Amino acid sequence: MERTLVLVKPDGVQRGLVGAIISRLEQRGLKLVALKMLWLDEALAQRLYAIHRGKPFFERLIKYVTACPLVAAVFEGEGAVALTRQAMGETDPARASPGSIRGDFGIDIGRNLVHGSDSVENAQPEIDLFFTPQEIYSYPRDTDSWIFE
Ligand code: IDP
Ligand code: MG
Repeated sequence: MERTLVLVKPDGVQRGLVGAIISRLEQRGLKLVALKMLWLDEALAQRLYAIHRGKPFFERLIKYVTACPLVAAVFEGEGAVALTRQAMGETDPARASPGSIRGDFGIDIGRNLVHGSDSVENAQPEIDLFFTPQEIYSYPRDTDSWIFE
């Protein structure tokens, strides 16, 4: 089953939006299989965002995501990666659709509240940065037959 990494970034924690953001994905029908709060250190932040090294916003991005604890989650479900990206909205909240997390809660691209893996290939390595296999739960969910025909 497809899994994706979701981070409620430090602005989401500071603004008291952890519940609202996680809730959007739960309500959609994705299954929560792992959850923790942690304070990213610079090394982990740099690994997560290695692809952006050298870009003009890189140093600010690292400072942003290490500024205070964040909340990390793994969601599971058919198409979990794309569904989560859709629920997040565009990277720049100013351009994100209303109804999306960034479109409803954000304004500035440097404070866009949430991270979600951008592809199925990238999801598992990103999950591995944050969770051990023991921290991710496989469990039957009784509502599944009311979410999937
Ligand atoms: P994504 O989070 O939607 O996948 P990416 O392009 O992968 O977006 O960028 C990673 C993160 O880097 C963004 O979520 C945002 O926090 C930050 N970022 C991207 N572009 C900019 C920018 O132009 N200015 C400031 N921060 C940026
Ligand atoms: Mg990205």
